[in-house]
Amino acid sequence: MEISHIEHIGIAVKDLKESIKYYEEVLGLKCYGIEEVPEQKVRTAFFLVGQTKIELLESTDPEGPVGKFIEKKGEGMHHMAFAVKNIEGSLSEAESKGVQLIDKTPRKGAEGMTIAFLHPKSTNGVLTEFCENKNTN
Ligand code: CMX
Repeated sequence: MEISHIEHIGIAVKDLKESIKYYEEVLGLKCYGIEEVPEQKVRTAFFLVGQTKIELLESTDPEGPVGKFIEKKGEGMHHMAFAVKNIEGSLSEAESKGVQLIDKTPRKGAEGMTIAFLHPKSTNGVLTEFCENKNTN
């Protein structure tokens, strides 16, 4: 597979508005977009650091993935997303090398990206996402 960079780091937060304050007022970053992703049961806020984004994730449903994560572990780093060139091929390759896939087929994520997750049990405890921007390929 071909990974070009870390596309984003996802951080689970309890309160998007409050957390944005830290990133803007302390770190001096600018929130450039807020987006709800109903399929993932989250509201997201994005910041750009170089070519890598920070994605803050606030749950919109306690039964969603981020709601369950916060209930169990509290706020913190939720996932790491790699930008890949061929998401379908990258998933097949990972699976053929014994990685457990959460998504066998890619789906739509925030910012119009095509995304798929690998299970943290197969990736040293870090929930891992592959992202492909099919709009610019
Ligand atoms: N990072 C690391 N480990 C995690 C995790 C995370 N984000 N979320 C859950 N786990 C661990 C749990 O702690 C648990 O470990 P133990 O068995 O040692 O206790 C194990 O994974 C299974 O957890 P679970 O609670 O039984 O399973 P869940 O129903 O919570 O599902 C997961 C976990 C990762 C499969 C699910 O959250 C998922 O499908 N995630 C992908 C989608 C997603 O996270 N969407 C939100 C972001 C969307 C976006 O970026 O736009």
